[in-house]
Amino acid sequence: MKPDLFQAPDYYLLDDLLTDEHKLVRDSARAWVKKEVSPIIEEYAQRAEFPHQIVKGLGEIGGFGPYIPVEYGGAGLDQISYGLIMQEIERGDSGVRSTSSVQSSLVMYPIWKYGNEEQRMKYLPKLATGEMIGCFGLTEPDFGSNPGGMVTNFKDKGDHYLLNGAKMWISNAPFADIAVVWAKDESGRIHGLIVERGMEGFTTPETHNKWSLRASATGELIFDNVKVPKENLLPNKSGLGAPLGCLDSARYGIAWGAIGAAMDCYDTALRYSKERIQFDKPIGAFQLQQKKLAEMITEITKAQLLTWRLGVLRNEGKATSAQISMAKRNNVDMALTIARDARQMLGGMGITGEYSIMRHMMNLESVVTYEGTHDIHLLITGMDVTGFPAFK
Ligand code: TGC
Ligand code: FAD
Repeated sequence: MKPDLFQAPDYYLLDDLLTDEHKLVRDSARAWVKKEVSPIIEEYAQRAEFPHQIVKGLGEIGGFGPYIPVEYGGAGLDQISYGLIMQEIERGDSGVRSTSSVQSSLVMYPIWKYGNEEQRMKYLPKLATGEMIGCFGLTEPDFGSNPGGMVTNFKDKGDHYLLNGAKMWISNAPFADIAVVWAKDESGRIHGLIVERGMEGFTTPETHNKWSLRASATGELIFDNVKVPKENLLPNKSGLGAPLGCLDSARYGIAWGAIGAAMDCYDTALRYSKERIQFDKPIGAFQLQQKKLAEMITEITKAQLLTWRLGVLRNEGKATSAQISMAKRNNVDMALTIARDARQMLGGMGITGEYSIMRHMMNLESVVTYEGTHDIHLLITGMDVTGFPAFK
């Protein structure tokens, strides 16, 4: 793969909106990605293998629980710093950002928000350093966009719960030490349970043959009469709103992450357009290529403004779930369009692993589907503005 010469576009001088702390956090994540992710990621993606050696570094740059309070091992940062870290990590690879998103927003967040003090102290510090890795089990083979229909369930057996069912498409599942699993009790109410690797009847087979997120491990979670200790139930929130609350935090991070992937594609295409000569001119001198680049930087700039404002609203506790849906949908679609155009600008070279674009493009095909599909987010916006839910 080519050396990482990335230069971040900042067309509207958005750095002026950031504090010194934001820039410090962003720049150290950026430097870490250049040093530790860029040189190895193509090879790992080609081999469809997760690079375990980066886990410790991810913890050190605040990639695990950036906004979790320091007393639980988190970095205690604000929502804009969290977004900027996601942007930089996904600039390297969406699969690495997946590991970070899942650990931060789908494992640490529910333990912090819905767990008790013993659960927080037991798990959060180890998750923050990467000593322990978690995964999040919501999706089932027959319930993806409609998680409320889940059939995974647990029964109260007096001194423990008995868990049965299966989850599918679970990021980090093949090597996770713990899983935050959403399951129905005997009355049909959804609760979160912490299931630990090694519990009898709990297995995590890996999902193979993916053309997307190849450097992220995906798998199933299978529960065959798993005895879960009662102290592993998250006591402070139940109902579908509990997992959906975690998704708000992860979707917000993805809205920023997608900008990182888009920036990398744009920067690569811009550089290539100045170097590649056809018909005795750099291809960047042709109007059709300039149209692509001009549209890319316009869309990146709009997405940056959207997420910055959303970050301010989240810092103030004012962001709604529907606002987060709009940003996730818009920014991932924006990144996917830019990746496809950038790939064309590189001609045949665009399909090779010499450049990061094709990998970003394939990764984004998952990002546009997970954490709520493109169409589901459109329906969330539709419901928000009309008041009519059109899901059913
Ligand atoms: P609905 O009746 O609308 O809502 C049920 C309850 O949930 C509340 N709620 C929310 N709470 C917090 N945050 C949100 N975003 C919320 N959205 C809804 C709602 O107020 C209600 O509460 P209550 O107290 O009245 O019961 O639910 P519905 O069944 O009609 O579904 C709505 C819909 C379709 C929007 C929802 O199911 C949905 O978002 N579906 C998409 C599923 C999804 O995003 N799955 C993601 C799985 S995890 C994943 O993909 C990880 S990838 C990680 C990586 O690798 O990066
Ligand atoms: P479906 O829900 O079957 O949707 C199929 C199509 O129908 C989509 O285009 C959808 O938009 C459309 N559709 C569905 N309902 C409606 C409707 N009401 N109106 C109009 N159109 C509709 N899940 C987890 O729980 N944890 C994870 O860690 C996780 N990681 C993932 C990693 C990867 C690589 C992938 C691909 C998925 C992951 N997921 C995870 C699952 C992901 O969240 C689901 O794939 C996603 O929510 C969509 O569900 P589905 O694949 O079952 O598609």
